Amino acid sequence: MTEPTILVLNGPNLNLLGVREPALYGSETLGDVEEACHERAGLLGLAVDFRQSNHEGQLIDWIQEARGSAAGIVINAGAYTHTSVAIHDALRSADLPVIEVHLSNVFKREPFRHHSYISDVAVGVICGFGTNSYVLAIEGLAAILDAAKEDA
Ligand code: CA2
Repeated sequence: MTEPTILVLNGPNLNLLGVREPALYGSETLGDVEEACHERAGLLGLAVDFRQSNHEGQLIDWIQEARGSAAGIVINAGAYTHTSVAIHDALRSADLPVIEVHLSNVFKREPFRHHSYISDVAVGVICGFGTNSYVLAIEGLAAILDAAKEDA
């Protein structure tokens, strides 16, 4: 039997992780984050499909495709978190458990980062733990999927 797949989506500029602004976002690259996600998901019996795009429409296409193929979504939508009604709508209609993640504690930052269009369509939000936010999100999603299996 193939393992359930978690779609891990990354929005604009996250390809620069570890390359620019290490004081703010740390020195690990997005490749390092991907490796950590695969490692933890593997231990939990899950597969990871890890993607990044700087384009809102591309992220929406991937969210639409996830319906029926993925077991859940972990998303760091980057700055689109604070602007995108379109990503909110796509996540709402995906009918999958969604965990919102952020590297930084957005509530310690500028007021425009305090509102998210994703939080109200997510099961939970993890922010402020650096690249470990993603690993924590995978653990949270694994627990949700396990509980759903027990209920079935
Ligand atoms: O803390 C997070 O994970 C954010 O989603 C990161 C976004 C920011 O707009 C959100 O408010 C919070 C920015 C992603 C940009 O990532 C960079 C990484 C390294 C260098 C430059 C940008």
